[in-house]
Amino acid sequence: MDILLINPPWQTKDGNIWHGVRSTSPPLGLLYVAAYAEQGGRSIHVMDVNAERLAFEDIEAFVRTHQPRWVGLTAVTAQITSTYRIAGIVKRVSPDSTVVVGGVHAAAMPDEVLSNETIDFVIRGEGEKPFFALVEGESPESIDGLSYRNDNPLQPIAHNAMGEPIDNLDSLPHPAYHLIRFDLYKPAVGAYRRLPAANMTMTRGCPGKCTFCNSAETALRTRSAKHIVDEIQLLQARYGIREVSFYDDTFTIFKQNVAQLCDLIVERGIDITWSCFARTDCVSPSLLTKMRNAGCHQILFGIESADPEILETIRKPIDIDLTRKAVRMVQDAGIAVRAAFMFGNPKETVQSLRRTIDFAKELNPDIAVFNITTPYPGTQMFEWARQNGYLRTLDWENFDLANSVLDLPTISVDQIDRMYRVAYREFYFRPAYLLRRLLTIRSPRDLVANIQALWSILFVRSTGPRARTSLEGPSESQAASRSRTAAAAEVCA
Ligand code: B12
Ligand code: SF4
Repeated sequence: MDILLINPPWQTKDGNIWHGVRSTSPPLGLLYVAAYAEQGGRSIHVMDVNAERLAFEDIEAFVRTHQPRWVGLTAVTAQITSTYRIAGIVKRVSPDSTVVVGGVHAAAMPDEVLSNETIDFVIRGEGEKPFFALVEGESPESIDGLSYRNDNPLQPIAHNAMGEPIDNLDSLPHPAYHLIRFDLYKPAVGAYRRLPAANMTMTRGCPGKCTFCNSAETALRTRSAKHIVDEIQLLQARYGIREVSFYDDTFTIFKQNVAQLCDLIVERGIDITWSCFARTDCVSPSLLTKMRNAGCHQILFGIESADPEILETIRKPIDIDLTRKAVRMVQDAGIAVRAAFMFGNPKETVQSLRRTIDFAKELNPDIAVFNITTPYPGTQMFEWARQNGYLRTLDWENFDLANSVLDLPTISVDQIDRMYRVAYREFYFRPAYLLRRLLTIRSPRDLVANIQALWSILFVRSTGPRARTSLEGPSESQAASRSRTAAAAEVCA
């Protein structure tokens, strides 16, 4: 076998609400990397451990039999522990395989990842070009974005400069969707209307500055509306796709482009339902009407907090009145709102959380998601927490948005935990809300999914980290790998 790309399982502690919801979506990053390498003549197999419900023994048997020349793994922080385990298995049963790790965690922590001897290379940032260069045999020193161990005792891990962001996204081949089985995937309950569903992105990067986010201040680029619509039609013709989840950080950031996309969907008579992520300061009534007419049924807003001082501190200072208006505007356009809130931000108090819960109920979105604030490596919040001694653990399995990994001076872990449970119960167990949910149920499958979701909510709890581990020093390349160009924040105005 030439190249095996693996999406490792996402491991979390008990209490993560998303365990009950059991959603999976195709590993888009790997599919982009695969498509680029295939275009260059390489042959690829993709293994998605969660979606295929594989055990570590299955991975071992597969790798032993096929002896892949290259193994690529993708990792967000919650996947890195299983990434290490799989890399260990690969080297044990197929010692000649070269193991490459990419994805946001590897980009933020290349020194940590390469301190694991079973991993040969880390690719930071967009992986298409560097991965292809590597498998084609270019020398590691010449490949942008590559980190690797070398013989220099003064600098045992080399970090090449970051590559330029890919400007013309239309020049990339469509993701290698033929390498996965769409029937294995299902977005989170309440996030989709029809199956089979695919996930896509129109843009890459975000000009926002939010301190908790790995996408902050990354170079913003977009594909053309035509390229997107062609991809939707390709997905429909080959795989019967009826739903698309747009996973752009802020889908509506280039309003003209989104308007064009909607016009094209309507002009070509495409029957597709879709959802996207946006900011409450990035929508307008005319755009929303177009989106609704083109099949958009849900928008996710990261609202985060009802406290202006906290919003200022986390550098997402959106006026809460504007958020009120945006939520109404979206619902008036006939699109559902999924609203996400963060519990345990810097300066958080029990009172600020109380206000956030009340605000969530007042906004009355169709779905509310409450997450525990998690300072991911590579973000400003991680640096702030590390420098102030607020990190309780570096056990990455706790970094799943359901665990308090921060020790804040203004609120205790127990208080956050209690308010987190209160939030879910107060929001979801309102009679008017339950009735509204019941009215959305259209099939026995919907009913089962809703029962599963409510069951998870009933037993939701956050699980504080069990042990304090030693805190390592910062990665030298972290700042460089974190953020590049800040595109103008006014794009959205
Ligand atoms: C859509 C999305 C989801 C979706 C779908 C995930 C999926 N199947 O891909 C859902 C909602 C399910 C989700 C869940 C979670 N997500 Co999420 N998600 C995103 C989002 C918005 C877009 C991801 C995406 O598709 N990007 C587009 C692709 C093309 O980019 P990419 O994956 O980064 O891949 C490129 C490079 O990284 C690199 N690359 C990636 N892998 C590899 C592998 C190799 C071998 C190579 C060479 C290169 C390479 O090349 C790719 C192409 O250029 C990102 C933010 C962002 N902009 O990336 C957050 C983000 C990745 N998610 C995040 C988090 C925290 C989570 C959760 C842990 C949240 C939770 N509920 O607990 C889970 C973890 C799920 C998991 N995979 O284990 C964080 C990760 C932070 C971190 N350090 O871990 C991010 C960065 C958002 C943030 N807060 O900043 N997520
Ligand atoms: S606007 Fe959204 S994607 Fe952009 S930096 Fe803020 S949280 Fe991240």
